[in-house]
Amino acid sequence: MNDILIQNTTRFFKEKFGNEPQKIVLSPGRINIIGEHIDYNDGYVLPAAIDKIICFALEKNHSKKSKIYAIDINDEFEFDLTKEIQLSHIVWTNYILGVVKQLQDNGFTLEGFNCVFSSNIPVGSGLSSSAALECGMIYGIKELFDLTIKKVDIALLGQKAEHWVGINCGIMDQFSSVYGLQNKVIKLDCKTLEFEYHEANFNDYALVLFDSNVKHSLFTSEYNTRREECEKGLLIIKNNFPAIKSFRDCTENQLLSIRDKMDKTVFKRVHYVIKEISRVSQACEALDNGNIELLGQLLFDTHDGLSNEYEVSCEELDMLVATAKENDAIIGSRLMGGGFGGCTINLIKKGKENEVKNKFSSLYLDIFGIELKFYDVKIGNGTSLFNLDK
Ligand code: GAF
Repeated sequence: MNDILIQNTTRFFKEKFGNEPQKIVLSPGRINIIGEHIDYNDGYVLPAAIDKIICFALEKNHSKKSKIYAIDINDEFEFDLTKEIQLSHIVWTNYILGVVKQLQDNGFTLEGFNCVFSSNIPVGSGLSSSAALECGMIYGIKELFDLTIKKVDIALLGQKAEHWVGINCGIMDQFSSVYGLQNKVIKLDCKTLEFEYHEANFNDYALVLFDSNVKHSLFTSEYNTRREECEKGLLIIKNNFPAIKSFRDCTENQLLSIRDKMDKTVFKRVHYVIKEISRVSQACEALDNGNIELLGQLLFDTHDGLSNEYEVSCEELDMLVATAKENDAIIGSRLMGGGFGGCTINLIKKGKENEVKNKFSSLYLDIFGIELKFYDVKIGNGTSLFNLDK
């Protein structure tokens, strides 16, 4: 599937600019097994890169202007590197302008380049196409102009670009896009950015994403509000327990003992965070031990927390998870990513996938009048150069 994407992107580049591209970069989307809304709360997460990617074809153009063409939406734009980079009203262009701005703000003097890109990461499905765009673009510019930028800085610059666009996100998405490794999940400590790879072996179960095909507009504002609510909660915890530096140091009992000092909403958010941080460690251990049934139960628990306490779900996602709980072939399911739409991640008994998909798609269509989409997950590599001589 990616071969065709690479061929098409290269062909479009030649048609558009009349040359062979000098570099081809592939940058993946991500899934997250568990640890949702935990990256900006300094906990642990368990994401992985997937084999759905954005492909970039690039060349230097020996000017001070850059031209970018997005094949999938047949749209293009140009920017002048000698002028101050500013937010545009065309959303997709901001992710690119954002990384250029971050590179410039960090002392890199950029020259003009031409770029064509195309993607098979579904947009708005919670698979982090924006992080793939940011990290792939930084990687492409780095390769084209031979800049020295460490892997971790690609992720951090990508995250800053996303902040500039308007979402005060954590580091999980960009980190997974850069550090992904085939068949491995990444246990990432979002406080220290230390990480370890774990085998993505789900034994008799297949990982399948159900794409609700909805994206509620609340996402950006609610995301940023959740972050503020958690910051308020942490401050109250720290005031009461000076030894506590971050949520990971706080036990559930400590939190319960100061429940009356917090407003109800802040308490619910923080309670979810503390429980989720401990679930990630349990989930990672369960995965290592091949106890996929326990892992599945933890996914259900996470969804309950995200829906009832963190309140980032929606009726479509709740329906998908509630239906999954009643289905014997599914041992775990939860909303994945920021919420308010996008995908659920599901552990389905191998061999039962088609039966499950058929049941869910007709039920979902009956209830919401919307087509449910499915993605069978393959865990792939992080952002990298494609070898043009292949
Ligand atoms: C979005 C954000 F970009 C991530 O940083 C993360 O917080 C995620 O939502 C929720 O876990 O994808």
